Amino acid sequence: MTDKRNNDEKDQQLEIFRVTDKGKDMTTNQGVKISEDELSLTAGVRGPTLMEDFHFREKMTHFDHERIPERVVHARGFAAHGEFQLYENMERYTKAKIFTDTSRKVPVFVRFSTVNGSRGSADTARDARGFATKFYTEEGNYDLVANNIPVFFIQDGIKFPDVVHSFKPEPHIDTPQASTAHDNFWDFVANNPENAHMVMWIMSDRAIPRSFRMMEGFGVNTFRLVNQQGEAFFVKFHWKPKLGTHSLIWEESQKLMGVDPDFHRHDLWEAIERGDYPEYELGIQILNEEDEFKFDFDILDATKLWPEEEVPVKIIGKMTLTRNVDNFFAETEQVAFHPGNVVPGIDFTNDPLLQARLFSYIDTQLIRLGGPNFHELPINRPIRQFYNNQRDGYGRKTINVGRVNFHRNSLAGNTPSPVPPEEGGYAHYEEKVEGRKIRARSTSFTDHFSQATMFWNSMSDPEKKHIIDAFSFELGKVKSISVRQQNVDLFANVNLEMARIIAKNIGVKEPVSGGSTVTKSSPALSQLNTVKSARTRKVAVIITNGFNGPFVKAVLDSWRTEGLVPEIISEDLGPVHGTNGVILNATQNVYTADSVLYDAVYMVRGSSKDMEFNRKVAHFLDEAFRHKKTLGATGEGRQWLELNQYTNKSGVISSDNASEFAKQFVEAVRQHRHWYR
Ligand code: HDE
Repeated sequence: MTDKRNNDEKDQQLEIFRVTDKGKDMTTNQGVKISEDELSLTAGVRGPTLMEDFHFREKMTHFDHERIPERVVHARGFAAHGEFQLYENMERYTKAKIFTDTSRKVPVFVRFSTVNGSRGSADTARDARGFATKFYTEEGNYDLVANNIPVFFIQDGIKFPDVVHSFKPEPHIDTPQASTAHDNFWDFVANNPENAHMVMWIMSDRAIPRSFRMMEGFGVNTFRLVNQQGEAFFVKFHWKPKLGTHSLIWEESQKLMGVDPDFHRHDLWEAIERGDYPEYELGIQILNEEDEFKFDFDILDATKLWPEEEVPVKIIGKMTLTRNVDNFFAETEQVAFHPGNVVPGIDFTNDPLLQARLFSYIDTQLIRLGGPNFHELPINRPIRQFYNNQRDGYGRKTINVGRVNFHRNSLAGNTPSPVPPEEGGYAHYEEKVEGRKIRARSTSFTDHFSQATMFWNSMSDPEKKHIIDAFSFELGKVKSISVRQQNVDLFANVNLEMARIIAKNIGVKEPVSGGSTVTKSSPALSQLNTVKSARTRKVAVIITNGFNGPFVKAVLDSWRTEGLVPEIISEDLGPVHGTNGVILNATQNVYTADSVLYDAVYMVRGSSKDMEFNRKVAHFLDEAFRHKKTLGATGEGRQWLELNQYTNKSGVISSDNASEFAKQFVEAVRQHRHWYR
């Protein structure tokens, strides 16, 4: 267990609200000691319950009101505390202390989420992931409410209810849960071509991450940075995971939804408890104001990214997640993010999607958190005290002392008083705007396919195959032939060959026209070019009594120093005995473990008597092999590789030398998957 306390300013504030019930007398919410908690007050031992039983009424009433509405989107989430450390002073671009003061560690709270599914849905559904960070800065809260995909479905926020309605379960039957594989979504896609780029990402491996710890984050919208001199810059925000960006395979994702629907939250929780603190570097892409029109896309269009090769990502700091929450509801569920929570030096642009977001988040939180005082909830409170003339409302906790509750007063010397910008008061960037009131979009927003093709061009062969497979799965589930046809015709504009293969797979006419002349690619978009690391990867060690004790111990010790996480799987839970008195503790058996839960398998020894165990092991190895994972075997385990003809394939390791084997295995795990075997 890690030290649960960060002891930073935010943590000290949360400490005021923490309560430990253990070892305490039971009381009502009024603090009255309770003498009986299992029997209601009744008229006689077989009689009716009495109204005056205040304890029963209080307990039941509270229970009846325990639920709050789930988030309309991003309902299923998981969060952790941590800290942000700036590497370099960015005062050339912004006056925000969080980006200029390298001496302070800023407390953060990060919530990861899926978008589509309800609160109880499975973690590994094909979907974008939310990646929302609240920085508790000395100048107030700053929220970077990001996704793991750098673009979005739509250009104008007024269409958000439409796209969300289309991907949620169909309203007449309320299925499918947490899946876009249905007619409504694909009808929306076909008839709203602006989403072509985002849909390419959703069909790619990015939508089935291996871990929250192995995901990029993107602010998506274009924001502004403003420096002390009042100069402004356009900015896009990026999070880059130190472990690289890695994904599952679709079949694994599907199986995990049953084997461990909580796969991602378990992964994050366990990594933090082990002390393998997830790390992400913060990057910014900066554009000078005069470069606004330099690109072949509109920089305010959220369906476009700024290719990293054209606008480099400057790494400016690092976030480390160091502590799990104490209470899911109080923290993860009640946290309220808002892209409009900014501090001086960070500002907005006219990105029409961002403008709509600035309205929506507070609005939705008013109903979800029951009134205007959710900023007072412990997890949402800024670390600096707030002072203003806002008063009252449901759940008000602050006791404002004094009579004055209005601005321009003499009774309190006209305080609390506004602060001039030179002294830290927020002043909006004075962008010049003029124009007619009009419902129309600039023509610079009309190219919906070039970047979708660039994304396709940037993919490696296995990634391209996964995209085709995903389209074929999703559109294959669509019942309307017309909707299927419309989609292949639409995506023919991205890549004709891709659309033809999909058309064949889903039984509609191959498109004849379309195709793209775009040859551009962005290598940064392929996950084959990401950081590779074996650290924190989980290895299934399949082993039974009688194994070569010193050999296996040497292998496992060496892996642990490399940061691998081996888990012992045997016939029964408990001790497994090897030669030379080596004992390992099996925490899993073939009933509880499944190959999709691991990154790699080490086959040490099957069973001499339990044939069912061996059959399950064979299946375990077969799946791991098909899912392109690293397989290793030593001693008697090697015959399992030979039997199934796995030997001499890439990512299959066996050796009689323990340190050689351990080394080669780590190198193979580092590759994440062996796509070309
Ligand atoms: Fe959100 N979004 N969004 N969104 N969003 C919400 O706010 C909305 C968009 C994102 O862990 C809601 O408190 C509109 C892009 C995250 O609590 C809601 C539009 C990006 C989270 C809302 C967008 C996001 C939300 C639902 C288009 C990536 C979860 C509950 C104009 C940059 C935060 C809530 C958490 C949540 C509105 C588009 C990220 C309804 C109107 C683009 C990570 O207010």
